[in-house]
Order: sequence, then C-alpha cells, then structure tokens
Amino acid sequence: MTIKTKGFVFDLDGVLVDTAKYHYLAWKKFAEEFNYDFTEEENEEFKGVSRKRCLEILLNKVGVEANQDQIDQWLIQKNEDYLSYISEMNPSEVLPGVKDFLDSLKSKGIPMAVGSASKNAVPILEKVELLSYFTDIIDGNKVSKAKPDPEVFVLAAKALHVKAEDTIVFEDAIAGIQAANAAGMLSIGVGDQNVLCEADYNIENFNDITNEFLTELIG
Ligand code: B16
Ligand code: MG
Repeated sequence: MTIKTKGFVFDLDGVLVDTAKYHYLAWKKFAEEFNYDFTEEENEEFKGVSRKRCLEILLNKVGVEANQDQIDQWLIQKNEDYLSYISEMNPSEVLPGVKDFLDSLKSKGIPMAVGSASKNAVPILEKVELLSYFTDIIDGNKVSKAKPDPEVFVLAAKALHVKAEDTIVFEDAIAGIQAANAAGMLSIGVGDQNVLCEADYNIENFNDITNEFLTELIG
C-alpha cells in the first residue's frame, strides 16, 4: 500500500556519520603492505563505492593482480581492520544537526530509511544510537547494483511505502546524487556544493535546514 506522505532516505557514511576517516585508515594500512602511500585525496574516490570496487581500484593503483581467493581474503582483512576502528564509535560521532533533524521528522511522523553501500550500516547505527529512527535499513547486504544505479533508493522508498516523487534523498557522494536523480526522487547534496552540483538542493550540514525549508520539503 502506498500512503500519501513524504519519505526521507539518508545515506550513512558522510551524511549521518563520518566513517570515511576509518575507511581511509583501513585502506591506508592495506596499501602500506605494498609500499603504496594511499592519500586522503585518493580516499575521496572511495566515497559511496562498494568495498569490492574500492579494492579493485586500489589494486589497480598498486599494480597488483590477484586471484579470487586472495581478493576475498583481502576484503575480509580490510573489513576486520575497519571494524576494529568502528568498534570505538559513539553518539558523539553523529554529524552536526543530524540528531535534531531526525527528532523533528520523527515528531511529525515522517517515515525514514537508510540507503547505504556499506555492509556495516546496522552495527554503526547501533553504536551511534540512531538505529531506532529508521523503518528500514537498505544497505550493501540488500542491493545487487551499486550507486549510481537507483536500486538502493528504490528499495528504500518501497520499504517506506512512498512513491519515488515523494522521496527525499540526502547524499554526500556524486554517484549517490545520480542514483537519487535516476530514481526520480528529490536529491539533497550534503557537503561541497561544487562537487555535488547535480543535486536539486545543497546543504553544508543539517544545521542549514530551516523550518521554512523543511515545510517546503514536506509540502
Ligand atoms: P563497507 P555510504 C559507503 O557508505 C562508503 O562511503 C564507502 O567508502 C564504502 O566503501 C562503502 O560504504 C562500503 O562499506 O566496507 O562497510 O561495506 O556512503 O554508501 O553510506
Ligand atoms: Mg556516503
């Protein structure tokens, strides 16, 4: 059943929490084993990109070819390192303005979901105490096609029982904005406006959302 309300969908990394720094540390450690100095600038390319695809890009940079068993082992190793960093996460790592914004949507009865490439979305949301806000978590375990394919947001809208045109997506990655646009949803870029120029709206962070803007979004 489709109900007549707006649905809000949030990317995880870079929108609700800043886990990019932990992905960076884990990939940097991996690259060091090949004497490759992986920079923060290179890490920008990895935002919103699946773990598997990130490894392919990094192996290409390092100039290493490997068989599937070795690749699978490296993917596990990278994730174990990443999990060791995120095991220390706490609610103070929720990005500015997020909590107040989610509380405001919750008080208005607006349904919310997460749409993320990460396979670790649920444990991260638990650690930062945000999990209870969301009707559903559509993450890397539930999708078969990576952003910019719209699959993740289409599934999220379905879980919220809202139509694409009534869905508002918050994203920090270009591929994520493209995915929301391709799904026919309203896209809001969180972060650098010059980078996220394909978004329908841009904010620096959630403190930028005024009551007037929220009223306009809810319609
Ligand atoms: P995992 P998002 C993405 O999360 C990250 O931006 C990206 O850097 C990461 O490689 C990807 O999740 C997969 O994460 O290794 O935890 O499965 O921005 O889509 O929320
Ligand atoms: Mg992201």
